[in-house]
Amino acid sequence: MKDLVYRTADSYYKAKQFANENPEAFWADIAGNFEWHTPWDKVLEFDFLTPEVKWFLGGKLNITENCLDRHLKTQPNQTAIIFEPNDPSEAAQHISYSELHSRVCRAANMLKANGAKKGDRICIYMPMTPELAIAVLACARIGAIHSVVFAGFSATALAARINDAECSILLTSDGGFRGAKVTPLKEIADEALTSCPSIKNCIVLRRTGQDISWNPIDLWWHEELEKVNDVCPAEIMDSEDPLFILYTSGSTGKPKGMVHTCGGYMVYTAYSFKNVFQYQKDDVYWCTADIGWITGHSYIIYGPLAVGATTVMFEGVPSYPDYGRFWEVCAKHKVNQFYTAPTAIRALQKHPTDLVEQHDLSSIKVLGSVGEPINAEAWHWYDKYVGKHKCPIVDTWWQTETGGILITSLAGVTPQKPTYATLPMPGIQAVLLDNKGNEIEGETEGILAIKYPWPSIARTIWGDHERYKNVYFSAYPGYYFPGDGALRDAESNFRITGRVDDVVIVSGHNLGTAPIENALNEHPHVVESAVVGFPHDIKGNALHAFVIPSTEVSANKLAEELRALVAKTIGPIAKPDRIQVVRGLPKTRSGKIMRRILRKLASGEHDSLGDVSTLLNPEVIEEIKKNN
Ligand code: 7RM
Repeated sequence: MKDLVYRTADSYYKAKQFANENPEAFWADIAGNFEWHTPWDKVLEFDFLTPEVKWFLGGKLNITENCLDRHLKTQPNQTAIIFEPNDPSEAAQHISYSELHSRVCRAANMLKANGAKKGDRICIYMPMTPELAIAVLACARIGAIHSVVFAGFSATALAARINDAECSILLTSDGGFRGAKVTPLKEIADEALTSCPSIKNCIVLRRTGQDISWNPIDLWWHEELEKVNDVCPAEIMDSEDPLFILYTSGSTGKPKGMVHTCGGYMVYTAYSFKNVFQYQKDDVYWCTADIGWITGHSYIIYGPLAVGATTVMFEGVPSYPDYGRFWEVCAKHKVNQFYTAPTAIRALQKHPTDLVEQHDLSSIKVLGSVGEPINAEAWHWYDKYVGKHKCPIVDTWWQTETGGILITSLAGVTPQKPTYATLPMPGIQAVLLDNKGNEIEGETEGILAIKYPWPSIARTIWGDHERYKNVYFSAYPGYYFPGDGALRDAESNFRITGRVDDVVIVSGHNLGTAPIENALNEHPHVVESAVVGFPHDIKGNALHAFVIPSTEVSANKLAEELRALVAKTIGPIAKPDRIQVVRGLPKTRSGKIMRRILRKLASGEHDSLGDVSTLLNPEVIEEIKKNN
């Protein structure tokens, strides 16, 4: 497949059929678009029961040669990264492919000079500056495994991640700018490092210039760079060597260190990036995620750079200096593809529309959504005010574990449908299962599962392959189980309905909480809801519903109406025992409800919530505690 991309529906459907019939030939063809030191001798080896997945076996490569060196031959002066600082009065930076190459090589030499070598784990706890992307690529250059920890995480969360992977170096900065706030990253890192014996060096980028304390293991980034040059041959990696670890929260408190490997991850992120966003040469693409999340890894850094794109890195937040900032940046850099999360859209939607309308958004061709199901209201607002009804919206379903987008439309190439992620990418075999694990056909609702591997599937959980097996491959043997439910329409479009791992057994009945939440959300005065189980003397478990009302309501009257609604839509067995009206639900920063915390709150375990500092809105916890 030349140029990686389908530009027509016809070529897309043909590719899909070919991929289903000849998956190995399909992926080998795509992998042929990259630079390999040694070609692979086997495309795929897998067993979903063990589980084991290996792609492009025997292939040798370095992902940074594909993201950097090869573009030097064709477009050295093309902008690789546009850095837009938090403060609009600070100048944006345009970093060309040749400059990025040189800075990555120099940073790689800095790491080597400080003892880093292939296979070592390096923790990166940095704000959204170009040096963060450079740090990631510098690790990849020398074959060190990066573990980026989101710069909003606490010392406890950081220490747990450093210790789990036994990182030897920490890369951080004095502080980070985020809206009107300055985060004391070095101070948080210092606190974390009091309990991280594996860290030998801490290299500190100067970003804010604030006062920081200094320890014997600390080194200044800029001083270390001066000691080295920018010539750094890429470490030759095996396809299956780990590229990075990225932690994602699990249903128990301990985060899971998902391990991604070099060959398959490169192939899939580049392929999906180009197809989903229909990126064309000289386009300016902006994904607003933080590099601390998988979206930032795959679709700010690796996917875009692998295809020679221009990718925007934004240090700030959507609300600073005002709620028009996203649109100001789109206009300023003439952004062509814009990719954000429903939670951001919903926040922006609450503000006057002239904050959007006063900016020239005519450059935008494609809009994207990721992180959670996009509700109809947000979808239509995005379509109308940002896309002016002219831009396709790609609703991209995927996970940290999948490495890249699996279900989505291709912008302008395949049909879109509001609130539907639509179709699996060519090469992705998605199915729906019933509770017993049988595949179900046609227009129906069920458990989403993938029945054939794709190149960027996570290979294991760092240090805990058993947990990897239990979480993703045990409930439905022979399938990858992502933990989401979905419904499928007559045209085979998927609509992701929410997590299905939240099943509560009430009086012996297995009840999924997602359908109950959907029923509650049907009520005209309910904005959002979350349902969890709590121990009950007679029923074993009972249901506790947390609901956010849209207006001042009588809690008793609302509860009564909601019980009736659930009884009618699902059945009396699903009626929540308790309905608690709340002002907010505890959420991750990508907008996902933290049910683990709600379960504890509902069970009265107020003192064992674990680390809540990673939440977007820890303040809602106190309110919930007070009233339950
Ligand atoms: C990329 C990312 C993964 C979970 C996933 C879903 C939910 C993500 C969508 C979505 C409906 C979408 N990785 N999710 N995208 N649900 N529609 N387009 O978010 O590991 O942080 O989360 O997010 O539940 O399993 S993640």
